[in-house]
Amino acid sequence: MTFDYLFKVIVVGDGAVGKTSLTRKFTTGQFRESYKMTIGVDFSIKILKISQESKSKISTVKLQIWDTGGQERFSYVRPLYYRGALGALCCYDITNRKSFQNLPKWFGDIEKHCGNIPSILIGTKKDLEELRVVGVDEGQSFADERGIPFFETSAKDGLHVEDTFTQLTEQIVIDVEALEL
Ligand code: G3D
Ligand code: MG
Repeated sequence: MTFDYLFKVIVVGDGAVGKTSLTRKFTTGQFRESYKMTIGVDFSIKILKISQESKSKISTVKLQIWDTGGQERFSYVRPLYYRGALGALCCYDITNRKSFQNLPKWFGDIEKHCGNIPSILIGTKKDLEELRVVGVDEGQSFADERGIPFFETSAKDGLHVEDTFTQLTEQIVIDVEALEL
């Protein structure tokens, strides 16, 4: 299949926030199908059609999504993981405050290795509303401070899974085409 762009994007956040689940839901449509626990780095591919109304054209983008597991333990792979990434999904779990408190560390890592790339803040496990400890307003104000989009997602029922990847990809297309001018 031919495509206009090949973009590498990364999914970061604490262990068990749901990075692999989010990525699998997006690339395969499945939740909790058996898959290997992510060790080191792993990537999935998905082809996306991005329409740009302003230019009335559609771009085909091959998205290479890098998902990491136990990255804290495998610090030697970290630079490899970040290298060449053009966008990032930074995830915390709405049922786990520690994962929210660790966000500055993840954004710091992105900035250190990738500079100022398009990023989206994601609060995962939206379906576990009864276990929520991080308010929507907290996620929203964290995102507002950084001037980035914010979504609460559920890999279980699919809520906003497509939207996050699509919006990130759209932003990368805009940035890349601005550079090409
Ligand atoms: P990680 O890749 O960030 O380490 P995983 O996280 O995708 O492996 O998910 C960690 C656990 O959270 C898994 O549960 C997974 O099923 C669960 N999970 C991920 N996303 C969601 C979600 O949107 N809703 C719900 N309810 N659970 C989610 P297990 O029990 O397999 O460890
Ligand atoms: Mg994982």
